[in-house]
Amino acid sequence: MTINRPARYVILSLGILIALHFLLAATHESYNSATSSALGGVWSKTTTYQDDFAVPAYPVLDDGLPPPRWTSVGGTGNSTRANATLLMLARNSDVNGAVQSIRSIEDRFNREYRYPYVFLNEEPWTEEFKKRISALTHAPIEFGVIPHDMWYQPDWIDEERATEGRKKMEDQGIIYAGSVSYRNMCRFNSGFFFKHELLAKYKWYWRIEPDVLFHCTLDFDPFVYMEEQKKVYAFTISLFEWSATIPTLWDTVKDFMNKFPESVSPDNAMGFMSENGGQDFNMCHFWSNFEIADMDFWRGDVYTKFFEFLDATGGFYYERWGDAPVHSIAASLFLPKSKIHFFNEIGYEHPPNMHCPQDDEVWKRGMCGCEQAKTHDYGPYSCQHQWDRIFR
Ligand SMILES: Nc1nc2c(ncn2[C@@H]2O[C@H](COP(=O)(O)OP(=O)(O)OP(=O)(O)O)[C@@H](O)[C@H]2O)c(=O)[nH]1
Ligand SMILES: *[C@@H]1O[C@H](CO)[C@@H](O)[C@H](O)[C@H]1NC(C)=O
Ligand SMILES: *[C@@H]1O[C@H](CO)[C@@H](O)[C@H](O)[C@H]1NC(C)=O
Ligand SMILES: [Mg+2]
Repeated sequence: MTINRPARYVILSLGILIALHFLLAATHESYNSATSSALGGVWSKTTTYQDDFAVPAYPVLDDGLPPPRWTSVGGTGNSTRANATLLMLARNSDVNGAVQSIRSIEDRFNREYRYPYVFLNEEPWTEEFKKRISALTHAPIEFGVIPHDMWYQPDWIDEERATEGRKKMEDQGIIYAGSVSYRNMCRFNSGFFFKHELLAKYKWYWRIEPDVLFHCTLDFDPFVYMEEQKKVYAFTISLFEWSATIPTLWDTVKDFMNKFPESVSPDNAMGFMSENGGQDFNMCHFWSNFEIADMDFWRGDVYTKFFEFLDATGGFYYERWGDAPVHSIAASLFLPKSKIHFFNEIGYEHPPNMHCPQDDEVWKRGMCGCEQAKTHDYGPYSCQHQWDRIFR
């Protein structure tokens, strides 16, 4: 076959153009995102990213697999990105653990989605911390400082009584018994983080702590799932609280329910938390170092009133009330149980506990790296049975 000279030039220059496109696409992200939609995804194998909220929630994964299980309401495959952030509270000294956690969530989820991060600390962030974290992601990051009044022990707390409470707990050998900063943290996570100015612009958050691991790749966007399924609060691990840390919490909750019975949802999850219809707390709660939830629930009237009621007793300081039981009790009582979600697909480890999907199909699809036999789910300290039973 002979090709005339002009045609040869056309083919040659087309070839150069194609080669140039791939070279630029491989080396320049902005070039790639500017052109790959115009090129219709035929040549470009890479995922495109955009920063505004009006983009499909699902990255175009050109891997020949079926679309994610939950695509959108009605299964059209089109959805919008959630109004969401990945949130970490940490100290500067937590930097290595924070790096581990961000590497893990980027690897298993956020590299594809680029949800923005918010980091909060009651002290100014060091340049070192900001540098080490910023190196790990292309997502936007904000480093915020917590206002004094959201963090520190309020003046109206009786310090003598608080000291006495801490001593008593230390004698019982309870972890963090003597720590005031741990109490500040629990109170902040219970009643204040969602009021921080950097979080005001978001509805959803995924709480991430230093030193955690995500063990499975997510082939769906859990925020969009929450939104579409009308969920409010999601967990991966449930367990028993150490009762000595919350001696009077349940009585205070019962006082609240008596005073504001209209706050309690008719179809609540009390059966998860009590063996006798609410008389006693069985200590079951969601482990709040992992949470995906709707901050508008915490910002709402019922939770605001609830937190203020609890806080006024001083229990965060006289005892050692954790944000885990506080959040769990509120979600379980003030929401219909259908609005609380167990994220089986999210393999998650906060030592010493791990959730690893038991179902082989889920485990394989998530390319999970965790050992299924070590999952917390139905182990001796788990409350998964108490969770399951309320749906039977
Ligand atoms: N800025 C700041 N963050 C804190 C402080 N104490 C705890 N945190 C953070 O609050 C979260 C919970 O604290 P942890 O020390 O992990 O408490 P925990 O999960 O109950 O216990 P561990 O088993 O030790 O992880 C983590 O994100 C910590 O980085 C503090 O004094 N200042
Ligand atoms: C979904 O998005 C695709 C590509 O953006 C579009 O062609 C299709 O019409 C959309 N479907 C619906 C139901 O909106
Ligand atoms: C995101 O959610 C917050 C809180 O509900 C809201 O104030 C804000 O307007 C939302 N932003 C967008 C873009 O919808
Ligand atoms: Mg922790």
